[in-house]
Amino acid sequence: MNKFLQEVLDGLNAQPKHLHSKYFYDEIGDRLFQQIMASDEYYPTDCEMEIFKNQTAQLAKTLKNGFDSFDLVELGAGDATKSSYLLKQLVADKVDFDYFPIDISTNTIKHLEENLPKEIKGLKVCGFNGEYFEMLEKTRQFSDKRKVVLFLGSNIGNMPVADAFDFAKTLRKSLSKTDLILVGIDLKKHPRVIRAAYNDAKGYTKKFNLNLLRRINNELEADFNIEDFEHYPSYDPITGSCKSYLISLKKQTVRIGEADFIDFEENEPILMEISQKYSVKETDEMASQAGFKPVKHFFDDKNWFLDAVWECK
Ligand code: AVI
Repeated sequence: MNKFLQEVLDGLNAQPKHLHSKYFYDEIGDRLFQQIMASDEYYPTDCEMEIFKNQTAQLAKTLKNGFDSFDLVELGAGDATKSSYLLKQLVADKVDFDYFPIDISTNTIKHLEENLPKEIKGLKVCGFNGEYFEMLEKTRQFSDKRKVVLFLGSNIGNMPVADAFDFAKTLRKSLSKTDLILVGIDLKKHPRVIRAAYNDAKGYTKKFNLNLLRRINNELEADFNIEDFEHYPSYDPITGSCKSYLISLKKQTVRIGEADFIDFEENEPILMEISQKYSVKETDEMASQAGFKPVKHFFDDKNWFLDAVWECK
């Protein structure tokens, strides 16, 4: 059985029902995510972009940390819009470094390898296509230089808190003493701002969530009636847990493939995504528990987003 089908069935047969947000990103999902990022309400991208635009020299100096050369590894590089500010600065500073973007998408890696060196003269790009930790290990076999790892965009927020702590621990174990990481984390703030970011007026986030049901219909031969599910975003300002659900609007049975049937009660939720928000203190705790030492905090002007630099202890 393919992994997508297996995970969908496991999630929908579980109690409470859930689906994995990593499956949001098919071609339509990618486009909707671009529209979300460009929406008035979704602030994290703009905040992190502001940090990379306005504090580039300071970022470059902190990551260099007195060393002459290193490899800059980016986990989930995407289109590298934010990191390209840093790349330009490092090239202008004549730092001896290569850029190793890691991404699950072959197209993304191909695009970066072809276009970035044209855009940034003198930049050497060597992409790695696959899972983060496997590829990180490959970069270490490929080059024994010190590693500076970027993990931007609050992607860490899409893991439940316990998984994020485990992820940080695994990351620490894959690194050596002089390595550094720069991790982008969305911070706790007024709940109204967070709720709006996951409930934009133009309905891109709603479509983004419902698109996964459409994807399951198309790729797994299911018969979800999209109109029978409603997007419901929630935010708990105490735990910092921002969750998106799809609510079944009636009692119904959905077929997946030829032989699997999922029963829904009226008003039964499917948990679609977690976008965890942290306090600065909580991120420092995550760093320490994982074996890192938080050495520098970069904030945007509103203090809504944090790019934290963690040294290996
Ligand atoms: C990719 N990730 C950090 C986004 C977030 O904010 O959790 C995905 C997203 N989901 C809805 N809007 C944006």
